[in-house]
Amino acid sequence: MEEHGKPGQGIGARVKRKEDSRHLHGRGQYVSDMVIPGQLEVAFLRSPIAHGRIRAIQKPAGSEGAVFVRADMPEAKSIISTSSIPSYRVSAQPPLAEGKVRFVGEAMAMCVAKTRAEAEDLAERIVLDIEELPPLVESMAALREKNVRVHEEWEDNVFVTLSVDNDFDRLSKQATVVVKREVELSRQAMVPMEGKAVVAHWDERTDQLVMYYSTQTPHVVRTGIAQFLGLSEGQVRIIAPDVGGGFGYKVIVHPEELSVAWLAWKFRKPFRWIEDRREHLVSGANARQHKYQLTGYADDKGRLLALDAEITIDGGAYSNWPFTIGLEPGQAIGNLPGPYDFRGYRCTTRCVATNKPGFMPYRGVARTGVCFAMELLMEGIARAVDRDPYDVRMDNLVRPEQMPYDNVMKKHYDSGDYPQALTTAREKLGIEAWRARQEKGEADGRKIGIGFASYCEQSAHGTSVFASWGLPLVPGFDQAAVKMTPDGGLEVRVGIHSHGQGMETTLAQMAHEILGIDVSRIHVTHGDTGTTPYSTGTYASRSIVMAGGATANACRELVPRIVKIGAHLLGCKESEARFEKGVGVIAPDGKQMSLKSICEAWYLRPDKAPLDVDRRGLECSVSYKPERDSGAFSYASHAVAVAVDTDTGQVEILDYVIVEDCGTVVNPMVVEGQTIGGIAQGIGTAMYEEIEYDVNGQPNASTLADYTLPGPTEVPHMRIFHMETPSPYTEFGIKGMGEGGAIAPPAAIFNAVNDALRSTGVEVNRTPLTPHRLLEAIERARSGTLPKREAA
Ligand code: MCN
Ligand code: SMO
Repeated sequence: MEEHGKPGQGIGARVKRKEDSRHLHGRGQYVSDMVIPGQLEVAFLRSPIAHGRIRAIQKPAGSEGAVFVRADMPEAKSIISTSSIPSYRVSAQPPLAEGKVRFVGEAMAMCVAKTRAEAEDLAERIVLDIEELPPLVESMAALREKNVRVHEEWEDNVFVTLSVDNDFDRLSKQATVVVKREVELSRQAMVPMEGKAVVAHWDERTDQLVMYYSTQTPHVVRTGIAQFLGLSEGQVRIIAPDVGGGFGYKVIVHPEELSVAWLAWKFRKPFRWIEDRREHLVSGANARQHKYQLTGYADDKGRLLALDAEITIDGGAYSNWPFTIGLEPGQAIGNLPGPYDFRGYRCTTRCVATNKPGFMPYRGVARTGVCFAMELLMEGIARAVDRDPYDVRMDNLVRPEQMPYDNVMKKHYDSGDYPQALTTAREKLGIEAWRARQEKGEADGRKIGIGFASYCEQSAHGTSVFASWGLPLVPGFDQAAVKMTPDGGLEVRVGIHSHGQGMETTLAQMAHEILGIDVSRIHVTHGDTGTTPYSTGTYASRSIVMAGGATANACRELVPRIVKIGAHLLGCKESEARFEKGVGVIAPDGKQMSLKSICEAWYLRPDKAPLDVDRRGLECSVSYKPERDSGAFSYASHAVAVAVDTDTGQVEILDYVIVEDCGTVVNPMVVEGQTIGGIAQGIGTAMYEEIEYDVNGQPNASTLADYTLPGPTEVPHMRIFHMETPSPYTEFGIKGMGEGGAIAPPAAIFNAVNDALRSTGVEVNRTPLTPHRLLEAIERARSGTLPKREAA
């Protein structure tokens, strides 16, 4: 890898992550490390069936005060997430099942005991009487079904329908080439290292419900818990300590968390619940499951003129709060056009209710699906016009001279050179050598394939975008509080949460950029509603743009205050003194006053230098939003070479190249780490991870033995190259990128495999590409009885 980075500790420097020392030495502090004297353990009894009417839940004899069902907790409201999308249907999710169960794993009863084992024993002694109802397992079937409904009060099983028609008829008629593709992504769990986790207790001293809570969004969760329990927000404090990965799973209020909050509020005792792996896989299989039917209308060079799409999203049983189930279809319809320039677009996206856990945002949100669909279509168009897919992509990508570019969905692409990223990826992969090797053939008989995928990623979007998705709680701005310490150090407090993104380092770099204080003396705290300014939290690759922008501006706000005190101490006029990063304040005669002396005088020795104490001390809290809130668009091209064994169905990734542009880079090492982690997850989506359901709606994977995750031997060495096109709208031109890596791998890998199999006529189109699935597709093509393209 060519090392990318600037010297020093500011923006662009490869500063080593401050947080790594505690993590690498096993000194991280997660929710399960929090121990409150007398805390009781909680276990949930979960529904063994996918769909049924609850007739009775019989508590074990002698379990009074230790087993709770929905009827025991009238004070807790059901989780209701409203939306301003007109077609949106509201689903009330009770903290514990009420009336019906709607998926295998839905919490039905809550048991408490001194140990988890005892609580689980109690759960096992509960007798359930459930009248089974026909389960709705498959989204297309659920879409057609009117008599059996996940939510009886609806007239069908459709959560949300979104449609758009932009000049489709006129432009599609001009096409000479029509290409159809069907693609599908399977249901996945997110599998963060740490699952959901809460320790809740009532702090008598502050008269607050205090929750240690594994969340990405402490302030939002506080609003939710307060609302659902009918408390004032001041009565709730959420502390997100170290969080072992979130990936979207932890941006919402989950029913179990609300149930445990209710226990602590009701009994004024500490309670703890830590989700185990089985609970996570069974009740948390909630991402990625999309189906696409695409028709591309192109000219005979493969220039796309119009796109027709039907997208069906398997939404599971419940909408979530606050992001709602409207987020996924909204992002799908909005982002499908991707980095391409075309003007005719007709799309209908339906999100369908089924008897599975409710859909949740997962790293990349709908963009992994839309990139997969669009990039497989691009490849199809190239085949139809018999051109190199690279050339067809180059002709269709938005060009740099078109920037800023408003696409067919009115998304405003702020800056970038998409074709350059693709060209560089192709070059760095070394296309000629791979083509030659492909031509020559492998000694072991495996087939070589080369695949590409390009995408752009809306990051750090604000009010107007979230409002358009109908959310009940609309994110907008962010804040940072900064405080000089008496010894000349700096404290930064932010309401976002860093759970692997390295923000304790990168926010310190932002502050260093303005004030020049050594990053080792900048202390970043986050994730505690009791000590940090309000923020809607960390998601949507927004934190470095939003909280970083706020941090930079808060530090700027300190500069004139530092100068004022410094000038006073130096005995010169404020207007004549100047601030110098890393030095302090300098008088016209060259005399200097260090930051440390200035802080010392202000805080500890005001007697020495009588200062004019007005509202401007050495601490402040500043809000920030980018000049335009339509988002900063990062983008990348991925290029992959694979070897496919058509006898065993094994795919080996031989080389993986990424050319990415996230605007001005704060820390290239962190960006590379984020990219690698995201790609590992994308490889999981592409090749390994799936929770399959049987006809009864039973998940066929419930342990990590049957839910296969890519490990170090499956994740290849990656070669990452950076481009830096600043955003015109954000502080320093930074764009977000935390999700990006997870977007393109399925598209790039499938295109590579299909390239390898081209001579056989096989085209695969459904994630994950397990050996079994690949062999089946090859077999079907060989037997010639079925269409060569694998049916969706
Ligand atoms: N960064 C940078 N320069 C840029 C852009 C980003 O140096 N131009 C750095 C930032 O300073 C930050 C990191 O990259 O340290 C990610 O920043 P950003 O893109 O703002 O994303 P967020 O911090 O908002 O993180 C959220 C994003 C999302 S939405 C998911 S999902 C995800 C992801 O981050 N979940 C993660 N990355 C994750 N990484 C880990 N380890 N764990 C998760 O749960
Ligand atoms: S799925 Mo990321 O938390 O936006």
